[in-house]
Amino acid sequence: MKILVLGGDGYLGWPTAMYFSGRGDEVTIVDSFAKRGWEADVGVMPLWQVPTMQQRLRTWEKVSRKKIRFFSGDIAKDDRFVDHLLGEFRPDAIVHYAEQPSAPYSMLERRRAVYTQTNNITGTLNLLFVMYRDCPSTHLVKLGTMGEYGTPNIDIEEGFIDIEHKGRKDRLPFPKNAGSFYHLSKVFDSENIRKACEWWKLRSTDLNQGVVYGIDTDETELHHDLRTSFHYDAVFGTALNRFCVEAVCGEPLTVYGKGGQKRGFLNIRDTIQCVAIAVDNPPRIGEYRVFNQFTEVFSVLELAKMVQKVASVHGVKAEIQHLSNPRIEKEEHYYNPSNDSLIQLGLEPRKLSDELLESMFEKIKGAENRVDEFTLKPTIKWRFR
Ligand code: USQ
Repeated sequence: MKILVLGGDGYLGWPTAMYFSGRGDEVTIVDSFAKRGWEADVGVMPLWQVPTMQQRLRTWEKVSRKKIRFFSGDIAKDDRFVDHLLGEFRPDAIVHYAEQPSAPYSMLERRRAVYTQTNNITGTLNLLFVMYRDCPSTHLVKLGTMGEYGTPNIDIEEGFIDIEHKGRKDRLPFPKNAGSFYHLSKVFDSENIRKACEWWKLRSTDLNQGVVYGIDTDETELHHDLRTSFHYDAVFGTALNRFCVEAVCGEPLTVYGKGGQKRGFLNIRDTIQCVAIAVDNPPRIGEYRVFNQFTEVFSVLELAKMVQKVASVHGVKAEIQHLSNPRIEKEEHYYNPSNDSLIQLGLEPRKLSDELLESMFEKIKGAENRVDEFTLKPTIKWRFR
């Protein structure tokens, strides 16, 4: 297959590109390196230095004997770049990660909120228009988020819900209740994609992904220059990755508020598995479908306790600190999302285990001296006055 990975320099994009290339697909990466700029903007760095794209591609070619093509460009700002790209390449599938992924970044202040929504929504819109013109049968695999739904007091379905209202029935988009300007950008994306599929007979899978954790995939482990961008800071780091780094550094585990916030989680290796399942099982022409992409549900406090237990085996006494919650979110709530679609298509979930946490600890230990403890503290508040 010809696969275009948008955002192929990122935490998930780079391992995704290597995975498809490794199995023999023809892969092209596009990235604007915006993420490296956002990191500099807020003064954070990944735990391990990320090699340049050129270094990554050279190493990949040496290790796998496979070639990945790369184009530097911004799909949100440069519509002519998108024109050329799709006009020339006409991929079978586009895996689209090229968005600002951090909820805290989007809540920092007006400029970052406007940027997040402009960047995310415009990039996807550009793509939809050019797909319609040049490659309408291409399958758009779009990274959405479980955060689009929020935490309703009913079971969460996959994108749509059958409802009965005043004696009449319909199947409608599942109600959205996003928790940040970032999550809202994904809500708008979803609607734009859904309507483009309806109006223009495009086809797309919207992967509403939960919180990803983990350091490595089979491909990143092949060489240290193939590692991916692992964040532990309070802006780009996700909860479990942060807790592991905090524990290794002897810092308290930063549970926001009561810690009863439940979310769907998945291992980075399962992200790759889910994206591959979506690519290999495309929807019909004109179909917009949503897969909820997570493997397990935990509360934040449950995760912190698991990390604390494994830390104690390593002789580290990790203290759980209930910080005043910088976000506005429910800290105790019902949460029962479905992930049936991916399971039915063959997803084999890797469960979070003590062994897995131990292996994360071991890897992080080697880089302990690179941790900037200051960036662990959550300084961005949802209500800033
Ligand atoms: N949390 C803590 N302590 C921390 C960090 C987070 O208690 O040190 C809590 C948050 O308050 C939240 C939960 O953990 O309740 C998840 O936070 P997170 O920072 O791990 O994840 P989130 O901001 O929701 O965003 C991440 C990714 C985003 C993706 C989303 C999936 O950054 O790109 O869309 O996970 S989901 O959460 O399902 O919407």
